[in-house]
Parts: sequence; C-alpha cells; structure tokens
Amino acid sequence: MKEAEVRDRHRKYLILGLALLLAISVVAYRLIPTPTPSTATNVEITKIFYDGLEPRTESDEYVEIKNLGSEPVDLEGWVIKDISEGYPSLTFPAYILQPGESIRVYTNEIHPEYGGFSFDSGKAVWNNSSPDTAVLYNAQGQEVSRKSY
Ligand SMILES: [Ca+2]
Ligand SMILES: [Ca+2]
Repeated sequence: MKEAEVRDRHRKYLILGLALLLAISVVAYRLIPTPTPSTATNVEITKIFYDGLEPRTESDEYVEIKNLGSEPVDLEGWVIKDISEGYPSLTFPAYILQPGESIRVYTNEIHPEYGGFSFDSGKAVWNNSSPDTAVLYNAQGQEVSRKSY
C-alpha cells in the first residue's frame, strides 16, 4: 500500500469516527429530559385585608393565598406568618389547593368557603397604621411568597 492510500484510509476512519461521535451526541441530547417549567407551582399571597370591620378584635381580617399555577398543590406543612412581629403563624394541615383556588386565613373567624383557616388570635394581627409583612413558606421552609400593604 502506498503512503498516500494509507493516509486516505486514516482520513476515512477519522471522518467515520467523528460522524459516529456526532450521532451518539444527538441521541444522548434527546435522551436528556427537558426540565419542566417552574410555573407549574405558583402559589402567592394575593391580598391582606388588614383593616377588619369588627371593632377592636378585627377578627374578620384575613390574608388570601391563591394557586396561580397549573398544578394542584398540597399545602401540608406550609406556613403562613406575620414576620413583622414573628407571630402569629399557621402551619397548614393536608389541603389540596386547586389551580385558580383561593383560601383565606382569618384572624379569628372560620369561613369554610375559603378553606376554614384561622390564626385563632384574640387580638388583631395586621397593623392598621404601620404595614406588616406576611410570608408563605413551603414544607421545606423555603419562602414561596411575601406581601406587605
Ligand atoms: Ca388590622
Ligand atoms: Ca402584626
């Protein structure tokens, strides 16, 4: 075999090898799952009704939480808290919040149509004169949403 022929054959092997590598890369790329968009879970504090109509106790104050995502979310172990004073806080029991559904955590009232959640606080929770801040944490303790007014 001439030297030129040997070189030509080596070149063919090289091209073949590169083509094979490219094919493997394409297959591997397709096998890697694309990450699901994080918009699937999107739960937010949408409202704080801080100036209750009930005199003194303001038991009808509430903080509203809405599932703005496209997937149901189990709120078990999630926490809603007034971080301005560090209290009160409510740890949710197992509750499936459906897409588009809103729940309310009242200061000291039970409204089953909004999930029936209450801080059971004998005093007003949300300050009328200087704004408080509510924070929602998931079951892993990560902040999910924050709202002031
Ligand atoms: Ca208030
Ligand atoms: Ca407060």
